[in-house]
Amino acid sequence: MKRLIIISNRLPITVQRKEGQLTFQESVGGLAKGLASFYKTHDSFWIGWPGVAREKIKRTEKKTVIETLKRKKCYPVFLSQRHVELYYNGFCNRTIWPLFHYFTEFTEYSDNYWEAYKKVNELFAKAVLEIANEDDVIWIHDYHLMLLPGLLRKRLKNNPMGFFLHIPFPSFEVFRLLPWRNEIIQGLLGADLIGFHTYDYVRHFLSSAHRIGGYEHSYGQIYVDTRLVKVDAFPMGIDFEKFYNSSLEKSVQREIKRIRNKTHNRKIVLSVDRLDYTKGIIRRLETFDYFLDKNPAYKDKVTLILVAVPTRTKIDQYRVIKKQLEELVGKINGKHSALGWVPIWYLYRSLPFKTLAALYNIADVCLVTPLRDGMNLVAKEYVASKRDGKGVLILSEMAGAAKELAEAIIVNPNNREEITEALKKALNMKEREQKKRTKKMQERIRRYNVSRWAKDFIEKLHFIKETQLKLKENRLNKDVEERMLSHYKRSRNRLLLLDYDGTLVPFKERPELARPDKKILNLLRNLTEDERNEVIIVSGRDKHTLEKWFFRLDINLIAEHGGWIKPRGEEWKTLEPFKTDWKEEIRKILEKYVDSTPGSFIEEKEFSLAWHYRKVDYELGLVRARELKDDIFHIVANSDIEILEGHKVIEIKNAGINKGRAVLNWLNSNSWDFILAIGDDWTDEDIFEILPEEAYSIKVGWAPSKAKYYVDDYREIRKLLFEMEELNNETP
Ligand code: ADQ
Repeated sequence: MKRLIIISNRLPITVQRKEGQLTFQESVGGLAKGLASFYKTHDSFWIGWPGVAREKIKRTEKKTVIETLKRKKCYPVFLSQRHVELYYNGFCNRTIWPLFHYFTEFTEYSDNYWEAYKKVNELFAKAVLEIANEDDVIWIHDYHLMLLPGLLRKRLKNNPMGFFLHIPFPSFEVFRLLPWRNEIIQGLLGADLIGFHTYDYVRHFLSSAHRIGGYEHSYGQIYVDTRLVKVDAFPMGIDFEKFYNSSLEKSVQREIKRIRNKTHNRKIVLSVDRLDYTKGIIRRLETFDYFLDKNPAYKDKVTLILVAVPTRTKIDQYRVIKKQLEELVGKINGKHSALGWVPIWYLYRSLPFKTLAALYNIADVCLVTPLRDGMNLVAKEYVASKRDGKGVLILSEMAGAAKELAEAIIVNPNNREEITEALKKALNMKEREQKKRTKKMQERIRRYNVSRWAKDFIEKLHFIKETQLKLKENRLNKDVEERMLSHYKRSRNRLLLLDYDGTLVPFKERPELARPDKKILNLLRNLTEDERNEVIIVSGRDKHTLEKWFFRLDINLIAEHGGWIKPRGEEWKTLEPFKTDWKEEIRKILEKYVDSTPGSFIEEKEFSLAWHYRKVDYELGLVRARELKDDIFHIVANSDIEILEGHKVIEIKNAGINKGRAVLNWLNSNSWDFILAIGDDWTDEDIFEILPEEAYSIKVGWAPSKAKYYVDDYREIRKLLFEMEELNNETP
């Protein structure tokens, strides 16, 4: 296996200065903990900031730091105090973090922060380039390094490069607020694979990439120039066995006993988070207060253990929330405490694993109610720790984890009544029910654990890389082109099958603007005038339009995807009489869609009806097209009517009509010694499919195709045809 280079803002090892001495400790936080077990067991290297400002390390110590980290397979990026302030506390945690969690009121837009962010991403790029080899696999993590893929791509052209975002990707309406949105999108698109926790975030990203950068996607695949980029969801998992087996450890058992001695037989509700405003801790406490007000019977029967890990303490909002929290805990405890019972135990610290695991083990209920959370690993860790299956998870629908943990009691974190009810339900849930739910969730978390998650991501990355290479191999290159042209030159009987829109002219939003220009008309004329050539325009357009555009040329025309055929010098004809009595019913449906989809329109042809949505808002168009297909599908089922999906068009036509069938006669009518077919959408696949082995077929644009070669766009086709035209002039 190739070497894996993981890059994240923080290394899994944090360097600190304590009482004058440098110490090396494992880092806290979802990413560091989650990936640590994976990277230790692989041939990998981790690049990141060791957590201490450059100024705090003496020159003489720097070497020791590097050496010590190297033994732990880490490579440090040293950041100055100023960078930490402007990049980390600034752009990362005062701009991106609040914005991506929908806290727009906390978001600060500062050019200084942005400049520092760019600079630090460059420092990371420099560090990667110092150690990366040509075939290393590169995996970049999180919102601190969103420019890094773009920066690295300029230098590492071929390395497989993945990016994973651990926080939500917000909807376009929120993302667009960022003044540097375009740079962020471009930066991310340097990666070959971009991963998110949930499909919602994938959708949001694709929508922003389209609206901001104009990138269209097909099933999560985007073409960035000539490079294929995949965007997909990979819900991050945890080290399941570690939590599942925790209750078997002696140290954990001792902790359980110690805590039990203090909580007696009371029910335990657990709350564990970094002390972050996104986690909804204040609202959670207010709700607990409300719960006790409304349900006094639970007083003295329930204890809330509230664990908050100190985090980002240099940032105002975090200081404020800490103060608010402490005041609130004091207020609630003052209000409800009784002799021998305090409703809330508040711990403001990072806990060793044995204590955290003990708390997960004994908690009857885990209350996880973030206002927004990319995934939330605490929820998964709690469920995993329940070896006996007893315990209830209450989980916010705003956490990515809610998509996988459907057996939890899912709540809206802003809904006090709902959470109060959920608490009651959880505290009274029958053991059998608890076990049933927990086991279901455990099955899922066990299967898709953190190693599977990482493996899955890396495998997908390799797959994309392979697909890119395959595509490259099929690209029409100089050699093939020369071979094709020399074959053309030698041949005496040539058949040229040319699609029109997107192949000879660019695909236009307004179809009427795609009429042939002088250059293309001259080109076609010269090609058709050579008596060795038989040229056919094979289009989906109606016959009147083709007639109007090409009537001066001695050319063969196929209209309506094969519904109408006009051999040169002859009149239009059909291959067989096709029925059209289905059109009325279908037209009515299409009209409904035109009414509810601004920008869409119907094109009526003799044997087909087409609903175009090229002018429609991108996402609405995709949704409506899917709905329309579903609607029509059940009407046309078991009939000889067919739904055809072209480039931004849904066409309904007789099943017997297709471009392949229409050109079949020509194919068989002569012993051609040169055949070339070119097309850009999947209606052209019917031609590619029936061509003899020795024929040349070219797909315009990248997508899976039966064509032998592909080119990027119509300009390359024109160039090729011009070269053929030149050859006509050369030879007598
Ligand atoms: P976080 O916001 O840090 O992660 P989370 O996913 O819950 O949130 O991870 C927290 C981690 O810290 C857990 O592994 C937990 O065990 C640990 N932890 C919490 N409290 C602790 C304590 N008191 N002592 C010791 N350890 C403690 C970010 C995103 C999340 C996303 C993760 C991973 O914000 O949405 O799930 O990355 O992608």
